[in-house]
Amino acid sequence: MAIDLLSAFKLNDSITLQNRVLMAPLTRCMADDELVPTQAMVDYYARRADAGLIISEATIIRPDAQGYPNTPGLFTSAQIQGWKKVTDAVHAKGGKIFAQLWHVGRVAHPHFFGGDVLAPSAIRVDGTVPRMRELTYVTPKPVTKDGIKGLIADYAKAAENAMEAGFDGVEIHGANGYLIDQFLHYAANERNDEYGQTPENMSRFALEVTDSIIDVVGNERTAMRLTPGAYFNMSEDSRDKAVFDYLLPELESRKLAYLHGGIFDDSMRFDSLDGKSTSEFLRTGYKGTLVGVGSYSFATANTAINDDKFDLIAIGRPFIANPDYISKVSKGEPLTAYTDEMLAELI
Ligand code: FNR
Ligand code: 8K6
Repeated sequence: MAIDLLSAFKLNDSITLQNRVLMAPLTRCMADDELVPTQAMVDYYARRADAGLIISEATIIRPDAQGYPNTPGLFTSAQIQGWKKVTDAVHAKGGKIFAQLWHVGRVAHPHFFGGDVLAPSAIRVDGTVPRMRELTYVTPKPVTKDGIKGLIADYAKAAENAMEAGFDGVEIHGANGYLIDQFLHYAANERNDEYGQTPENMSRFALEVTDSIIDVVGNERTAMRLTPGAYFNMSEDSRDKAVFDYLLPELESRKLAYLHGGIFDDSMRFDSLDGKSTSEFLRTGYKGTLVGVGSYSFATANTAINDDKFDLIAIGRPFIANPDYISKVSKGEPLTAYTDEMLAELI
């Protein structure tokens, strides 16, 4: 029998989603100057509460995690209270929301916090900060082993704060060339300690972060986003696949809420992944619930899910353009097309 994307999906014993259409995490750079969510953000998320699950915009775990202006945090009590208003508003309308926990690693800029930029290795990313093109990326400082312990503790603390803020769970941002992904790719990781050189070592940080978060919120409320094929803030290396071949079964054994690809266009194929796309590669290596994403329409997602390419779909840009995305697709009404100009305002 055909799967209906708009009917409920049981993630696990703790969480049932009202449908299979997730709102992808979308950075909007609209928090206030203390990185606290605003009332406009409360209203923006509440308008999308009929998604199967909202994944919040990436939310920084501590000050040196920041690489873009006005991205929200989850490390002060004001930030926790600000997010509480968001989660209350989403819950009041029957929705569910996970917090995406973020550290940008070498894509951070001292402009935002006035300290060292930390990363696995001292390898600078080319380019400048989006929306603040006058800021050129700096060479990061390789994080020490004590520093790694501190990062893991701060991820766990942010997960605890997310629970206090009323989130239904957390998605670890292990994608798109940010800190966790930097450990997972040879182009950013040249460490010669137990966090580098081999697939097992390069996966260690991602797994230690995952385990520390599971300890706090439980496996059923913990999810992961990964970018196995380098495409953003990262370059491809033929050795990368072996890292993910090791990592995926390790994650599968932890029985997470779901695994989510991090990609803008899932038709992109990667030489480093034997010519596979992101969802194809993840589906091969991971048997748990998989979220597909990347330039899908409702119709193409419907086909992909019914062809068993993945289980749930995350929709990004169309959700920016259409707060009423779910209502429109359920009635077969036309969607408003996304344009980059829409990023200026939270509708
Ligand atoms: C993103 N994306 C993104 N990904 C992520 O993991 N955390 C984030 O905070 C953001 N922020 C973000 C902002 C904006 C403006 C865009 C357009 C994208 C990526 C996003 O979650 C998704 O993977 C892509 O947008 C592809 O999906 P669509 O838009 O083709 O449905
Ligand atoms: C304004 C700050 C937003 C930061 C969040 C990251 C998303 C940025 C959106 C632009 C992404 C460009 C993606 C590049 C895809 C390359 C595909 C080959």
